[in-house]
Amino acid sequence: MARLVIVSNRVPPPRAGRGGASAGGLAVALQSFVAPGTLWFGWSGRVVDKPSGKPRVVEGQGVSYATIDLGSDDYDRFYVGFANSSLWPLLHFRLGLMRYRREDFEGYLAVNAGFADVLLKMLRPDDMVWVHDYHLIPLAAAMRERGFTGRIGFFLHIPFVPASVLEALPPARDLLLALCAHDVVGFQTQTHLSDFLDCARRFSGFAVEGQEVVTNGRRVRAIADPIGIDAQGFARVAARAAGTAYIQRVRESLLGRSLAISAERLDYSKGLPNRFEGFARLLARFPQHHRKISLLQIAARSREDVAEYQALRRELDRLAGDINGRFSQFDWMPLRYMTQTVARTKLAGLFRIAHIGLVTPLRDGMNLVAKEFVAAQDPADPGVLILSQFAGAAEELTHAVMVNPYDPDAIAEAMSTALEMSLEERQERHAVLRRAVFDVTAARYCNVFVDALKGH
Ligand code: GDG
Repeated sequence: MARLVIVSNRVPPPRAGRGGASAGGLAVALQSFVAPGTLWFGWSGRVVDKPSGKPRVVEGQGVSYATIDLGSDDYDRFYVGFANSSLWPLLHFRLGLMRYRREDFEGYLAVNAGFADVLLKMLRPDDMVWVHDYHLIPLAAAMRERGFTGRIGFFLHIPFVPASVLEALPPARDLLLALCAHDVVGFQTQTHLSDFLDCARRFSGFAVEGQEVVTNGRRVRAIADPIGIDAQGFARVAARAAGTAYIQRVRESLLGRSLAISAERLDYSKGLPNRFEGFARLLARFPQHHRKISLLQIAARSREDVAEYQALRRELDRLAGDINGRFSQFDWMPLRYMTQTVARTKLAGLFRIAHIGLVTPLRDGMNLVAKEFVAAQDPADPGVLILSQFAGAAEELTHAVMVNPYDPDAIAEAMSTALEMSLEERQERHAVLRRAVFDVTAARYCNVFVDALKGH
């Protein structure tokens, strides 16, 4: 049987992502799937003076985790530069935040070429390689140049954009070509898939035949394969966590008030300032909810070397202080804001006891928090999911209370609606959401992708 090789920018340490404090969606979804015999390759997360180029291999439950270090120039150009200052904003529709430098793109290509060199030494000819996410778009092309003819698939965890947005990136066509070095390319939603096919139609040198793109004599199949969670596992953890001393303390601290919860990496794609403003408007426009609600915002610090993330953090500190200054009473603080990560089991327990899950990204490939919140609920007395129409998850979670996250008044109104929603309506909405989350699981996501790759 062909061996599965997973490549992603960051490789989780063995066994992390289940009970641990990993705040990345990809690791969480894949960890429950990888079987013994799998090789998982990527960056160690370390930046060193002179990278050896030799992978460090750690075994865990039959899986080999192989990682390499990056040099500091590579880190600046590949990771901070092209991946997180050009591609991330571009693919989240934030052209105003996109910063492009040719040397960054060159660094991005060079790191991918270096990855290809190291990986090829570990590969067997019949291995099936599954590459993840925007950091590694040119990896397959580099592997092909070096003679690898085996199957390579790619999955993009973040959105894909229409041609009119993509074309702002100077090497847009190179990226499209690089995507076509794969056998299968996967997207989170039908919208991202059709934007990709439209881009291939609009740029020169590509032919689109159904869901396949043909270029340079190669044919790549594009699929939509929404990522999911281990819904049963998460529901179990959440139910158990609700009985722990930690959750008991949280409950006591609420003094009978409803809890609204948001949790994500501190990232400008997640729409935190808009959400804070929405919450401020709830408090300003609907005084009947004063003293009846607490919003707990967990915003795990992320990419702290990128200037926009530092600026966002300062902005949120200010907004949080402003909201609590304006509305707090001596025995009620409406907003609880923390930038540390919380252990996954605790997070599950917090979701379980929350009355509102507030998930309002400005753009998101999928958003697993929305799915986790649904899975964590008690079906007899479920909380209400408020969801951005621009999260990939909105394609599946149609029975959430949907909002346009650019409109703080809409967020305020949705929160007020959720606080007043009858038990019957909450149960009806939840039953439909729950079915969606339990049907499209992490395991299904992996199987669909691997089957497509096998069938190519
Ligand atoms: C990318 C795409 C796509 C969050 N805070 C804490 C914590 N988390 C966990 C969540 C969830 C994961 O991290 C985040 O996943 P998301 O999907 O919400 O977001 P991204 O990290 O931006 O992931 C996204 C995903 O890839 C998968 O394809 O859905 O659209 O942007 O599991 O629960 N976990 C812990 N403490 C925290 O404070 N332990």
